[in-house]
Amino acid sequence: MNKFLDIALEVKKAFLEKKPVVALESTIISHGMPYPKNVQTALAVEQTIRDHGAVPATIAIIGGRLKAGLSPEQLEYFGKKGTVITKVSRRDLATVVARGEDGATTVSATMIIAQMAGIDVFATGGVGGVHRKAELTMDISADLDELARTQVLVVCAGAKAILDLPKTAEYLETKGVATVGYQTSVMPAFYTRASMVPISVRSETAEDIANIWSTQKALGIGGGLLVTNPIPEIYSMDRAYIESKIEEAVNECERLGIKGKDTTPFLLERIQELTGGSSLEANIKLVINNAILACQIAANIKR
Ligand code: PSU
Ligand code: MN
Repeated sequence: MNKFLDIALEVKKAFLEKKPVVALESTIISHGMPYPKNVQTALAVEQTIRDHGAVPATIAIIGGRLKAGLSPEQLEYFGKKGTVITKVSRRDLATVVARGEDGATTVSATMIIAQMAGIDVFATGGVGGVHRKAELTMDISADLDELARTQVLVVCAGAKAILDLPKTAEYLETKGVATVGYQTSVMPAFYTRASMVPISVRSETAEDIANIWSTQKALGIGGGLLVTNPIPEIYSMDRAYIESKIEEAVNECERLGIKGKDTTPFLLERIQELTGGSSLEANIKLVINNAILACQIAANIKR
C-alpha cells in the first residue's frame, strides 16, 4: 500500500468481506456547499450508501496523510473550515502532502487516491469541464484529463451549465473517455435532466454499466469511465430560470476577474445565492441519486 495512504477501518473491513465500496470527494463539502448543509449532505450521502449495501469512503488529505474514509468528526471539520482548506487537484497533491497540510480533493485528486486505495467506483455531483470562453481563457478542468488516465468510474449528474457542454463532450471524445448516459442519450445538465449534447453510450441498467467497466479494465486500455445520471424529474429545475442565473454568475465572475481554481467555487456559491438556495436543494438531491446508482454499479462489478 502507498506509504502516504490511510484506509479507514470500515473500508478495510469491506475489502475483506468483499462488500462494494463507493468513494466520495471532499471539495464538494468544503468548496461546493455552505456550512452546515455541506456536512449534513456528506453524512446523508454516506448513510444512503450504507443503506444500499455498500461502504462509503470519503477521500481527503489531513495533515499530509491521504485518507480513504473519514469519521463524522472529520467530515464536520472539512465542512466547517470550508474554503480555508486548500482545494487539491492532481497539480497540488504532492505539495500538500510534502508540507503535511490539509486538502479537500476535487474529482481529479479523489480519483488518484481512490485508485491507490483500490476503489473502483466514485460518486459525486458534477464534474469539472471545459469552461465557457475556454478558447480565450484555456480553462479546462483537470478532471477531464484525470478521467483519461486514472482507472476509476465516476458517477455524476452531468456537468453544470456554468461550463460549455458541447466543448466538454468534444474534449472527452478526444481524450478517449466514454461517457455513459444512464437511461438517457444526451448529457444531463446537472440542475436539469437533458442538454442538446449527445453522449457516447446509452445504458439502461447498472449491470450493463458494470459490464462495460469490467471489460474496459480487462482490455487493459486504462482510463476512467464517466457515468452521467439525470437528476430525478421531481427535483429538476426550470431550464430558463436556472440558465438566466448561471449567465448572471458567469458574467459577474468575468467582471471581477476571478480565475483559475477559484472560478468553480465562486460560480457555485453565486448560483446558490441568486436562486435563494433552491439550486442547493436540487444539488443535494442529485448527489444522493448518484450515490444510489454508484452502489448498484459497484454491487454488479465482479470482485
Ligand atoms: N461541479 C459541481 N460541484 C462541485 C465541483 C464541480 O457542480 O463541487 C467541484 C468538484 O470537486 C470538481 C471541481 O472536481 O469542482 C472542479 O474544479 P475546477 O473547475 O477548478 O477544475
Ligand atoms: Mn479551472
